Amino acid sequence: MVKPTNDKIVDPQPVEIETKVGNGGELHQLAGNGVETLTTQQGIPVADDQNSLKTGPRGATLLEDFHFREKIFHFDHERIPERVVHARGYGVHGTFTLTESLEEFTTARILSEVGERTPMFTRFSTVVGNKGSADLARDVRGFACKFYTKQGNWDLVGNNIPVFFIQDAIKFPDLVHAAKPAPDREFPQAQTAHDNFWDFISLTPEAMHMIMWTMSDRAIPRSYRFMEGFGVHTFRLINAKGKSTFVKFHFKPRLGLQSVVWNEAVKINGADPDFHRRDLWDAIDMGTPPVWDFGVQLFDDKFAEAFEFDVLDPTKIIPEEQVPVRIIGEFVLDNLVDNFFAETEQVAFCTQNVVPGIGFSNDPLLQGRNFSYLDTQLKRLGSPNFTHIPINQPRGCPVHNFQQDGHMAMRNPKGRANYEPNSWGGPREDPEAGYRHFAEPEMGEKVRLRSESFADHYSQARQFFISQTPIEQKHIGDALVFELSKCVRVDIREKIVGHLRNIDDTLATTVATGLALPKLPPAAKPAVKPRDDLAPSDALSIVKRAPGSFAGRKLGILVSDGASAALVNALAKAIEALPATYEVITPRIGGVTLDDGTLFEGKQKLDGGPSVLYDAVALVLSADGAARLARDGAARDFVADAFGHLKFIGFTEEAAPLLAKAGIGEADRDEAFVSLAKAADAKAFVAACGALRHWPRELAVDLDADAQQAK
Ligand code: HDE
Repeated sequence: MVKPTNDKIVDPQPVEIETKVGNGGELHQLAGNGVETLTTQQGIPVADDQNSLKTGPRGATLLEDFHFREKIFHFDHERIPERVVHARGYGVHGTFTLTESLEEFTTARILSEVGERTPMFTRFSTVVGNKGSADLARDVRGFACKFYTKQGNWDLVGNNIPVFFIQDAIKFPDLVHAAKPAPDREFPQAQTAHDNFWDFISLTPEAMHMIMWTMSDRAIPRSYRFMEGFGVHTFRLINAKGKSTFVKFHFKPRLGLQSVVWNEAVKINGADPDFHRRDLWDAIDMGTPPVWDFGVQLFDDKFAEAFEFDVLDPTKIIPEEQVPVRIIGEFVLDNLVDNFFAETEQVAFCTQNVVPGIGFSNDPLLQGRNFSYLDTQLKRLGSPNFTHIPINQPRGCPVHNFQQDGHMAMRNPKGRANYEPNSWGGPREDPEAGYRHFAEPEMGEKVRLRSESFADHYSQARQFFISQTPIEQKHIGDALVFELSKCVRVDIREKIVGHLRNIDDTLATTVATGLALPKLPPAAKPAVKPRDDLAPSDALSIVKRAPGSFAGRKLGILVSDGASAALVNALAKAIEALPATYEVITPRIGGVTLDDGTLFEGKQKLDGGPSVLYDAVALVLSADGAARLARDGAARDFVADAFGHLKFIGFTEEAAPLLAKAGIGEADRDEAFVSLAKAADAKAFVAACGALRHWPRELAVDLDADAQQAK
């Protein structure tokens, strides 16, 4: 019998523990026999960690109790300020390996020495929610990477969306204030579906391209493992001759892209608010770590001048069809942290951390970020010595300088000299190997101006929209209607539709109809006439590039007493072969007795394992089991949600009464229903699941689809 996969239990080493009854009557462990002695921070052994020092058993607590005071003092200071954005995140370690040299373009060793393996740390995050918010918020995902290169730390602090809301860093506090909970009521949390956000957007047309992305399925990813990553800005590579080439960085997941549907996202947040971090933990813990291809788009000044838009404008992409993404390496994220606080919470990414051979462009957002990240680390970590914390220390090279002292200094210089130059010895600058900034000629008046080349806010938004499949376009329309429906002010809804009219009139009409606006609002006045001649780019669609495989995904197998052992085993085998994972859901956590008499353990009790946690489901039920489950609300939801969320459903004929009670008659069983009559059917079912979702079903089950088809 195959066991559910992620059920590894490490046997605790048996330790003989002496016990004594404390004053309060409780039992507690004492040191000895291999158990370490508990100490204070000063190393003083602790005799009693259960009771504070008092004047008699019922007396007042004494200030003299240094152990108690130290313990509470430390506890009181356990928290550091959460990140002002990207507070909710999850970090893991990995390794980057270069497969193609860019020596012609850069002196960066990480990008020029083929086979070079560079340790890295990646932190994924949502942007808007606080540290305790749920993973499936509709939001951009942070994809921040710290590469510990032999020439120092390189931080590429990217997102899973290649453009941004604003063009100038001076607007960032306004954007974030508008998106975060309103200052008077402190809600809504981790959402953009509210007046303040859309008010700001309606007055900031440069955001419209990004809005197309955040209203698309990209903003509700199935898992961090199925996301692309982008450096967003145009950076520079600088070669040994000092020549610069522009570059945009891309990460492409080997498992392909995948997202959830909105109703599913809402339910996942309730069922498992840690869905994304748990997914990443499980994948690495089970030995199937995610891998990304690392790519670059390289282009020169000539291309930059000829390109339709300004390459310094972070609200624009360069379509892959125009400048292909050249894959030059890969990274695997295969190592979990030992301690969340020490690593994930204290990691300090700074966009200004670049290594020789990599430089900045004049993108005004990037220039602003180069100030912000250093500044924010001082606030969060409390000392300019945040680089002494192990997760932030360079690992591939030594650190030598005369910066000294400050709070919590861990790396303290020895010797007499703490200035440079000096005649005592110590580190010296190196004009050859040292970092040299690209000698970009700069001239001009000091002005507060936005370049006219940044003025087109709609053309690429349109290009994104027309690059999507019809179902993805529908989702963008649905998301806009949902979000704007949460805005109380009708004028804000209307203004947004006015912007959409400059992007795509069908989309504008869909949203106006969805919001029941009495008439289509006038188009917003664009700064420059939007273009409608940009060709669609398939690279922008998730569905067009579907992986066609269930590898890396998770099957939920609902099993009842008396179900076929052969079938359960065959499903497990087919899934493991991909490799993918499965979880068995049973009515009771203790498991079920299968038809061959074996007791089969469940991973989830039915009401703790709703189908939203799985990519596809199999109902392996006996007639009696199905009849009993048909009475159960959680079982009916399990099936109805899997159906509503367009999942592949494998089922034994005996499961029919449960399907019927969930509102799924025989006529509703489309191609994504796969009969599991015998063990041999398992393989075909798992192969069918490779389509991931049965999109045509959405048109049959969704009211919004009716509205759109009626048009
Ligand atoms: Fe950030 N951003 N950002 N950002 N950002 C932060 O730095 C900021 C922007 C991004 O996992 C903060 O350490 C400004 C774009 C990620 O620790 C802060 C501007 C992109 C993370 C900050 C931007 C990002 C942050 C908060 C406009 C995609 C999480 C905590 C000029 C390319 C990093 C911190 C992690 C975090 C400032 C815009 C990505 C306040 C001023 C564009 C992935 O410094």
